[in-house]
Amino acid sequence: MEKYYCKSLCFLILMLIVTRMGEGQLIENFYSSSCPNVEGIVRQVVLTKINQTFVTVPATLRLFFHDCFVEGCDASVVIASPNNDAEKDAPDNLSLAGDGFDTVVKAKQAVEAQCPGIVSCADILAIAARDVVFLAGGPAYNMELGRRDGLISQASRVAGNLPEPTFNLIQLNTIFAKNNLSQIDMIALSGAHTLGFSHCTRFANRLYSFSLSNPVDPTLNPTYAQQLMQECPQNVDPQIAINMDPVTPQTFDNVYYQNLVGGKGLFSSDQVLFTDPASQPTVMDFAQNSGDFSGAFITAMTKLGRVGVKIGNQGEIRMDCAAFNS
Ligand code: HEM
Ligand SMILES: *[C@@H]1O[C@H](CO)[C@@H](O)[C@H](O)[C@H]1NC(C)=O
Ligand SMILES: *[C@@H]1O[C@H](CO)[C@@H](O)[C@H](O)[C@H]1NC(C)=O
Ligand SMILES: CC(=O)N[C@H]1CO[C@H](CO)[C@@H](O)[C@@H]1O
Repeated sequence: MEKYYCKSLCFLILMLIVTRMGEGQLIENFYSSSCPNVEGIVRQVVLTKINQTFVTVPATLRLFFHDCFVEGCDASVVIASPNNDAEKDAPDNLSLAGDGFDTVVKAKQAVEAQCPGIVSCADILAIAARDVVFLAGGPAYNMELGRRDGLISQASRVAGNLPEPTFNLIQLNTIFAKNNLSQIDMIALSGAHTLGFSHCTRFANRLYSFSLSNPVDPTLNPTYAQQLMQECPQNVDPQIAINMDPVTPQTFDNVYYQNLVGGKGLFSSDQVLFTDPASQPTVMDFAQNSGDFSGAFITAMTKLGRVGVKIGNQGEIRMDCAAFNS
């Protein structure tokens, strides 16, 4: 009787361990014995880089998002192709600022000098994305690690995997759900637009050609619409970019949600989070309680960091983040 009890109990425990191993793919402290100082090394490179240019902050955060949504978080977006047909060359990605790539390449070089061949570029990008948020005033949190670098990077595989600024709530939810992210995760991650720049071309339709009866999007705050028209006149140089958060553009805070409540969301995909009754309560909550936003953002970034990851002996540990090993 006792023996039988142990048999089934022990089996249960064993099954539990096996399932946990299958699921808990990434772990914090993955490099605690193989490269214990990796996070310190990356932090130093990020600090130096931000000191040179603030664009490092939004560029790195957005790069992580785009990496994860195409082929998973595997640094596929960092690959440079001589034929201009790698992931970074896709139309959706051409607007990725160079300072994000530069941060990953420099951090990798610094890490390689101390722990050659150990740390993936995918993990370095994940750590750097976590660090830029904190260094801009956002929450600190532990990043799960253990990602391997991908072996595929093709421009042709990007289309349809990234959200468009014209998306409505259902379209946003659908593309985030494909990546195991909930509506709350999607709203929290959109808070990244508290930082960084957008080219005028990405929202000009809301100012000049929204619809026949309403050339200006009626969900735009009229004063904000005036301001945007001044910054982005019709047919402005397509290289002109403006702050996405008109109030605190260099601080990672919940002002993004307060802006949405005031009709100051830059993209339709931002403003719809407030105008659609299905997402409005979450926006109100994040606008009023910065702690709720921080908690939801940490949860969502952790889940984003698990999307499509390669682990164990899948993929490779790239030597140069911009090139496959062979
Ligand atoms: C919800 C759907 C999203 C849409 C439709 C969207 C779209 C865009 C667009 C069109 C831009 C402007 C690009 C340019 O003109 O240069 C942009 C910038 C940016 N996005 Fe998003 N995005 C979304 C979600 C996210 C997420 C989840 C993150 C990160 C967690 C993110 C981080 C950023 C950052 C930081 C920038 C500024 C980049 C810079 O200044 O270099 N976005 N986004
Ligand atoms: C930041 O830059 C200034 C001058 O450009 C330099 O004096 C300072 O040492 C730098 N700090 C860091 C942490 O790199
Ligand atoms: C979503 O989660 C399921 C179940 O854990 C997993 O099999 C799938 O690979 C995940 N999808 C992505 C894109 O990570
Ligand atoms: C989706 C997107 O950002 N497309 C733009 C990418 O960059 C090229 C060249 O700068 C533009 O023509 C696309 O509109």
